[in-house]
Amino acid sequence: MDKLIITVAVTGAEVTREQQPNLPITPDEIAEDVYQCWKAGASIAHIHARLPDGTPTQSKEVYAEIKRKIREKGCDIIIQFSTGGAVWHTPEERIQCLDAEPEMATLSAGSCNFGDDVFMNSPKFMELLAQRMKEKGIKPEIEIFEPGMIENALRLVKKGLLELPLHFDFVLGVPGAMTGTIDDLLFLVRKIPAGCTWSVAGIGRYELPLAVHAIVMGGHVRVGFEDNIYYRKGELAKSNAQLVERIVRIAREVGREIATPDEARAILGIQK
Ligand code: KMH
Ligand code: ZN
Repeated sequence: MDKLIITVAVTGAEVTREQQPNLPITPDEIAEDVYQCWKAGASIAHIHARLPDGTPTQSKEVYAEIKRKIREKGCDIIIQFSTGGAVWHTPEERIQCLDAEPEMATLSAGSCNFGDDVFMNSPKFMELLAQRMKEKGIKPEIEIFEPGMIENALRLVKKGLLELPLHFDFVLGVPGAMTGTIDDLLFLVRKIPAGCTWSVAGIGRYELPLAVHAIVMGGHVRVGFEDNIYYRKGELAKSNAQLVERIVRIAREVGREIATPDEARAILGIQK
């Protein structure tokens, strides 16, 4: 079994300071939070940018600043930017973050309901994202919110816009999309082509049980305030690093070693 890649999704686009007082918002806060998570064992940072008042932004300048501040700390974590942004961002805004040259970026492989909103990813936009990432040598992480999205991604492979093996992230438990039961996870894992890698991001109460299963199944794990703000029911997490530390402890207890960023690069086929 490969070593475990832990992704930390530190901020997201939806969570507020009112909900989670320790949410990192500014580039300085995000960089410091990522640094702490890296020291705790995270090897990928999934990043959304925010304006100082907390509003989500896809500004390439803000993304570039976050990247620079992370690297200034001597932190070699894999930097993954979100092309998902917030549901109200336009496709033109969303794609901009690729100009800040992350090593990885997300590519959501279809549209779905998202709480009271709709998360729109038209076939044209998915093709544009895949094409741009291919040109720039950015490794896509294929975000799967519903089973049909796997087929959408494989269609992009047939068109030559994505290359196997893909790295999938199953985002499970979004209200309006697929639930996050263990059956759901098993079903999705069986559907992806052999040789592909996968991680799971369980939303809210789904985060921990899905992570535990991924650890023993040979998958990878995403945790962080974007997906879940609690340590346990009724108790807010103190930090993103606290959520990473728990995954590290559980993985080590069951004999799964933790991948460093360079080991994660090798597993995912990313050239530094
Ligand atoms: N904020 C969601 C609407 C991604 O990062 O690529 C989309 C999202 C997915 O978070
Ligand atoms: Zn995200």
